[in-house]
Amino acid sequence: MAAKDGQTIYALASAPGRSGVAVVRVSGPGAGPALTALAGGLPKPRAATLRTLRHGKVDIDRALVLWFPAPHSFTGEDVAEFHLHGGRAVRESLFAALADLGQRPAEPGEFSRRAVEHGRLDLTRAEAIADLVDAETPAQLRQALRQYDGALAELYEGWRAALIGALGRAEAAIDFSDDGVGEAEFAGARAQAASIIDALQKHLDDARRGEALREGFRLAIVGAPNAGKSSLINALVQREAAIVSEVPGTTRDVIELRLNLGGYLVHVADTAGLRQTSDAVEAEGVRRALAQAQASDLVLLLRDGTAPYTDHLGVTPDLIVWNKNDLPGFQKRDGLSLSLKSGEGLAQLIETLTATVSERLETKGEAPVLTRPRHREALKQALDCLRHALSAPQDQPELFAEDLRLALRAIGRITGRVDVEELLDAVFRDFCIGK
Ligand SMILES: Nc1nc2c(ncn2[C@@H]2O[C@H](COP(=O)(O)OP(=O)(O)O)[C@@H](O)[C@H]2O)c(=O)[nH]1
Ligand SMILES: [Mg+2]
Repeated sequence: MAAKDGQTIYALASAPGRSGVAVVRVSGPGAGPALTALAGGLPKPRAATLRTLRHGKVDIDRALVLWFPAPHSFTGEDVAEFHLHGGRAVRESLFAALADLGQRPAEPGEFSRRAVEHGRLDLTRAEAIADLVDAETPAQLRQALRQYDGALAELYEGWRAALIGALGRAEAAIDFSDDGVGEAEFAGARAQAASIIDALQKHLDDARRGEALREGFRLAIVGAPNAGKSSLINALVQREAAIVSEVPGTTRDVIELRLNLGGYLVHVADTAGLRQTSDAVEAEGVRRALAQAQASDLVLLLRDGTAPYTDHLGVTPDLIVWNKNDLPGFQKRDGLSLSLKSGEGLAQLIETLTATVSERLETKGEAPVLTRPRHREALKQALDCLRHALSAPQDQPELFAEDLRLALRAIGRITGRVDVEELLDAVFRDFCIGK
């Protein structure tokens, strides 16, 4: 089986640079001929075999080669793998040989793409591979593995199957519109759609748990100028990342840093101090600070406990922390207080933040969670279509059916199984004609 363009592609599958072993993967109709030419023949399928690699008169390496004939390979095409010594010259000579044999370098994601095209992977599993490679924390790894095992695909395919069932009943209602059977079928289809709406809604109302785990939880530190925001971010990341200064308005842009809190990836943002200002650059900083707060999962408002009340320009914080409790003018108030100068209270703040993040990101129960905005968009569309479907009048099941088809297509886009719908459409169209 070959990709649409019939070309054979190759790429380094391991990290670039020097290493003990480097893996080069080849996929397409030229994989077998390349093995034959370079390794002196095809090895036994799926068995690591030591061979001398040579192209014409040029020695390349003594390496392990593997042969995965289609369709039992990652891409579903003929695949060859070369486990080379991980040096630049070795790699480059193999690449030169493969190019000489008429192959081309793969584009980013092209192996996974071919796997999807050949039905070896659905889109959610392909995305899970990217997440597995990117996972930095154990929690991200767990979520990616779960998705790779098909948890999301099963959930979404399950909803699709239920929708196909409801659509079938709606079609029956259209076909038997003149008798009582039609009414009963339509009522049944509506009930099914309503229960899928509930399930979708529950899945969408997850406070971005899975997405925040995958992409990193976004924490914004906001507050008036000089409250100590830059001091706080430096204390959190334990280095001088942001400029700390007694000059108010020093931080102009949003500075984002990565932080590991209790095993969760957190992007913490230092922002410009919130105040009315006539300075154009500072005003832009304030605008960005407000936007950052909007887009964050948690907004920490840092306040100077020695300063009079100031307006925070409409920001609604999740957590208020009072700073500078080392100073005599500090007023004790409810909530956390600390001194970023002496470090007193910092440990407790970190503890509170860690607890909040893990509370927000922990997957509760067994149901798999949404992991990507792409899925969220498609599910929202499906939900809209289903809600609209329920508004179809009793005597117009065909309107209901049309919305269901749109919902099906939206969910199908998540796993990449849209073509099945087209088939289904055709099947049902024939039904109607036959009547
Ligand atoms: N005494 C005291 N000074 C602090 C404390 N935290 C920050 N500062 C000082 O307050 C000023 C403003 O701090 P900075 O972190 O730049 O505040 P930002 O404008 O909110 O980013 C600097 O001179 C800091 O050294 C604290 O807990 N106690
Ligand atoms: Mg600052």
